[in-house]
Amino acid sequence: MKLKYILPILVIAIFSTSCSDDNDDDFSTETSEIEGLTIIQELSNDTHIIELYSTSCMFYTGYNTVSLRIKDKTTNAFIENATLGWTPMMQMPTMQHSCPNMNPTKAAGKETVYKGSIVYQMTNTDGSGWSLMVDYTIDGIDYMVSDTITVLQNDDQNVSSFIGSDASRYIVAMVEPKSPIIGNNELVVGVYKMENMMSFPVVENFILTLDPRMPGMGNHSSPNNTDLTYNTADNMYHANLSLTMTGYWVLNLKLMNVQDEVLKGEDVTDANDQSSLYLELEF
Ligand SMILES: [Cu+2]
Repeated sequence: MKLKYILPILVIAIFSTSCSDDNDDDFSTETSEIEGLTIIQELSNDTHIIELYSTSCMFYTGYNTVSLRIKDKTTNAFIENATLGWTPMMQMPTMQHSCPNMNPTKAAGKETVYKGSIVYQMTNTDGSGWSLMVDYTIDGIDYMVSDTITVLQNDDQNVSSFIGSDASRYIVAMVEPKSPIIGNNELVVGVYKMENMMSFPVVENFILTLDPRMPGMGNHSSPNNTDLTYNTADNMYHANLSLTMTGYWVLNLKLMNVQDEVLKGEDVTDANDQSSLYLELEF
């Protein structure tokens, strides 16, 4: 059997076991801390087990909210006073690069759970390529753990990586809505600049024009959409996204810098069905 046939089977085997919501051996207070979350993977070193959680039990391309706990291997207690950083890395044939991310900090109202975000802009078709290094400090002592992780391709394009007309590389990722409804949805999008292979700062005060369309239904649009503007409260771009029916939508975007110059994307017209900068959603 060739490796490319074995790998998908392995991947399926790993996920079919890792998605179980099995907290039987935890105490009830420890379980309530992770209510609604399912484990993605454990990273282990000599002293600790880092438990990685999300609501979907897997990493997908696009914006991921990731929660974690640190378990002391000697006492089996969860650490409540850690300072954390992490570095996602993708190994490609000729180079390696990271991605936009926010270090985990203590989750609101939690004792043992830390929460951050990672925006995977790409993955290999078999989910391979990525590793995650977590460095953390407890009581003044530095620790580190690193392992390969699996990142699956999301069905819809919820992230776009491109070079703008200013020759800079940008990443645009959809954060909300996670569960779209018929009617008005708050659209939340992160915009990041790829300064180099390791640095992806948030881009501030640009604008993304928004034109949602249904390609399967004569490319019709919807009323009451607004353009995405920057919000300093969460460093994200917000807009009203109007979805008049269920189905497949293309969110056509144009990225404009502070001088109102178009860095990427085109208007949708009779002659142009779709912008070269877009996100997809289906519900
Ligand atoms: Cu890559």
